Amino acid sequence: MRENEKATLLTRRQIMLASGVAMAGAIPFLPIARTAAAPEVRTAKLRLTADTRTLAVNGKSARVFGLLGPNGKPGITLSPGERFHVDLVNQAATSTIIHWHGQLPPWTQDGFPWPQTPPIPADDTRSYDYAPIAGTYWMHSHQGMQEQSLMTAPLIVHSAEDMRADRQEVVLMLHDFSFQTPDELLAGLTKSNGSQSAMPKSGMGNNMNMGSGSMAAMGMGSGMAMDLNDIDYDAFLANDRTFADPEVVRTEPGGRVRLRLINAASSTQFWVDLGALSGTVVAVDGHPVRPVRSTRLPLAIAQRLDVLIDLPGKGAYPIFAQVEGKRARTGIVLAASGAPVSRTAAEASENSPPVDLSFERRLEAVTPLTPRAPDLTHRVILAGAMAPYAWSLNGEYWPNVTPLMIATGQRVAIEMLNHTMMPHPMHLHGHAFQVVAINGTPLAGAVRDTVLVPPMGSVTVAFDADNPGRWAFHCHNLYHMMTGMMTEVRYPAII
Ligand SMILES: [Cu+2]
Repeated sequence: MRENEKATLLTRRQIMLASGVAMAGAIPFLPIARTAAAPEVRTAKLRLTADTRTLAVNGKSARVFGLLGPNGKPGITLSPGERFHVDLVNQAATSTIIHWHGQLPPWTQDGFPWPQTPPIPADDTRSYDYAPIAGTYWMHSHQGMQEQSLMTAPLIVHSAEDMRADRQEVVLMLHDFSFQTPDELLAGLTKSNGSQSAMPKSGMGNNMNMGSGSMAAMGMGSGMAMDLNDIDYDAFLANDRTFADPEVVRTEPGGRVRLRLINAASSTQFWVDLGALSGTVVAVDGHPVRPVRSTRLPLAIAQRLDVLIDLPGKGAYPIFAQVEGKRARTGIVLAASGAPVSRTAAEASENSPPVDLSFERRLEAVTPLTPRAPDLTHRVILAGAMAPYAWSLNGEYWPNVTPLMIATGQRVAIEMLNHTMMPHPMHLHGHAFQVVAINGTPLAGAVRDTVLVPPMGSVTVAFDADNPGRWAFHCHNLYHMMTGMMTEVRYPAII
């Protein structure tokens, strides 16, 4: 097992260095006022490069994209108070546009290919400058299917509280990976089953009928078949590595970790299993929630979780991310310095259940919406099927859609009704919403930017319309989005 102690391990000392704070040996952590006072940090323009790279997966090499930040590492990490002031340099040899997932910039900086904000041509540069919100975010291409080819990276915005907490930061970004091109994967879905029954062809997706007792016991007991995992991937990656050769993150003395989990997969949902550890979830999609202790955490596509973990001893602890409905898993290892790391089985002993909303129901925003009845409720029907493979919102297929109109100052609710046998992780750009009902039952849930709508279920979210523009609203399963499952949330008088 190879060790890589540096890949995504951001110690407090590195945070200090990144913040321009001088450091001499093991000096105590400086108060935040000193850090925030560094003026060069606040005004520095950062360079982010969209590029191509070669990645070794299962002993074979693959050509993929990458997004490298100013320090040559994936993505961008910002200090408290620092602006997102970035030159995005496109060296990917093809046009691209990068979306700052979950951030709330002006709409022209959202990184979506609207006519007003076209993709960045190869060898061109585009500048961004907005005040970011703190938390665990990520960035990904919104051009074609580049996201499947790993045009993704973490976007971490530290808060003053993060700095005071003085926890070791560990980022774990998940991917699904295929040696086939995204076009081939999509063609396999759309061409193979147009005239067949609802069962996908062998090898493409696993139609997970609920035959096993454990599945039937998961509460889906309608006897209907549930579709999971449209695509049969070659590998699942955690920080670009498979579980056969995982990243080993050496923990600092004391073993106090803030684990930032990002599901950057294009079409895969995971159960994160902390193994022998237990954790406290303190934020979802970057937004603080009242602490919830758990060891098994569902992570839908595009969602994030911040988990505080205190290592109980000086051992080595694998963090698993198991694909829903499968035995396949990936992950990393947290290990005290010097602790031996033994090999862990690359597959779990049992299939995991489907990702569901049992955890979502336990979440409660630290900063909820102010109580107020919605001025406007948009009802959106999620429709589609595996055969023919096409997915829609309100019967419309992107780009031929009728925008959902909202206006500044309104409290807006969106009620999503899933009329399909697939789960759909629904994401709204430019706004953070609160989950306010599940299957018609009200709750004061989490504030977040992506929520799972399970098969035949419904979820209602609410938000305050405070960011005028044109905003994409879509399923974050890339293949659902590509076959139509996207619409626009739009304010009036936007040209
Ligand atoms: Cu979907």
